[in-house]
Amino acid sequence: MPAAPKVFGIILAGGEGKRLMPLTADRAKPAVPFGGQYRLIDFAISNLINSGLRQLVVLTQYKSHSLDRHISQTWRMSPLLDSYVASVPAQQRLGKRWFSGSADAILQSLNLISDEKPDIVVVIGADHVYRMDFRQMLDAHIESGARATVAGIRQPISLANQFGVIDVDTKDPSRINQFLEKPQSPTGLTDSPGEVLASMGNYIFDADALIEAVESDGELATSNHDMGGDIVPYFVNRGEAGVYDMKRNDVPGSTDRDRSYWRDVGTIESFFDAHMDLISTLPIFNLYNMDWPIHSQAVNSPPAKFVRDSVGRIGNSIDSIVSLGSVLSGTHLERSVIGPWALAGGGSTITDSVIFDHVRVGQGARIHRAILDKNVVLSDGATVGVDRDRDLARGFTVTETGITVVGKGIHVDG
Ligand code: ADQ
Repeated sequence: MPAAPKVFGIILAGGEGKRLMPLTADRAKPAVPFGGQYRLIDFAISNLINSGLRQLVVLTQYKSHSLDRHISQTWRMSPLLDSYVASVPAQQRLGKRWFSGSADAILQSLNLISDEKPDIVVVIGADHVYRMDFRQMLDAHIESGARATVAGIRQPISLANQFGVIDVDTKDPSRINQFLEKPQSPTGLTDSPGEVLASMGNYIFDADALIEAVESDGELATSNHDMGGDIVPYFVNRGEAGVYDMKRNDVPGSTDRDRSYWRDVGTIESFFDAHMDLISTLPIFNLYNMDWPIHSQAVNSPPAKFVRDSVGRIGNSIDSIVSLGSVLSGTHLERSVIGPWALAGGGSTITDSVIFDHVRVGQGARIHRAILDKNVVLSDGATVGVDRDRDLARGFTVTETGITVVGKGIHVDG
């Protein structure tokens, strides 16, 4: 490995995100708005950019239009400096088929790697909220001599069936002894039986090793062509897989509270909970760490405004984030995240909720424990999240814990 290896980044952004429906009815999961002014993919790209990577491709497939637009509008970089974040759609480069899995997405995009000739390839997912300094993982990868390194983080054992579970070699803690993708009966960690070491879906490969692995996987008729299910086990079986424990990652400006924060926001419940993590006084995830900024599209709009309504009623806002361009008139707002260009009328109440951009809330309307997608309109006096049966009868999604989700552009009458 050269003293200053050339590193290329691949962001996998082609998954459907079925469990986030209806928020993914019309957009790829990495393009789902998050935290008011961000899209989910901004966390992955910001982490790579802040780690000094400058040649990044985003592999897209499913409903990629708004994702493409967001990447081209937000992440323009200078070709003169050989810096780019390029969105690359599925192109049927290897016959008449779309990507059949995340490893096939890489196999069909090997031309991007051969164009750049990197020494190392970083491959990460696009749907997690976290901060991570990939330079530290790169150093660990090079030091260990592994050909593939998987980032791991402790998660409750009850969630093990959603993740790849890593069993670390007892003799060499930098190596993976066994890797089980989404196991039904996992074994807990020796020092903490209620937890497993979960794969974060972030990998570092020696470039030649990754090429070999996806090419040989492509020839296997029995493979699902999945990074977690097939490629990681390929390296583990050859004794070439290393593990990087996220607890070693120390991001500049992080606090003891948010140092190892990582949320897979794959479900409505976890998406909602991750928003609630942003808004407490001492947030579990601190958006205001400017030593490791999370970048997003610059919204060209006026500041948020809080005013009385037309008959002089006064509102109040606490434990909330309100994005640019929003106007709240005599609104009671509590424990909520409001996206850009939202309008809320006099006497309206918004509590424990996530509101996307361009939502209009009529006078006296009431929203509780709800997620309202872009362009939703509540007429005067309308309610969402107050009466579960009524929400279901109106065709809204209501989760087991009672979070109501109203899809894009729906008009809700009183
Ligand atoms: P999952 O998230 O279930 O588990 P997957 O659905 O393959 O795996 O998604 C991983 C990433 O690849 C996502 O960013 C997704 O958008 C993208 N992706 C999926 N299919 C794709 C395709 N056909 N083309 C391009 N991109 C695609 C994975 C690992 C687990 C690990 C969890 C962590 O398999 O081992 O624990 O991530 O969340």
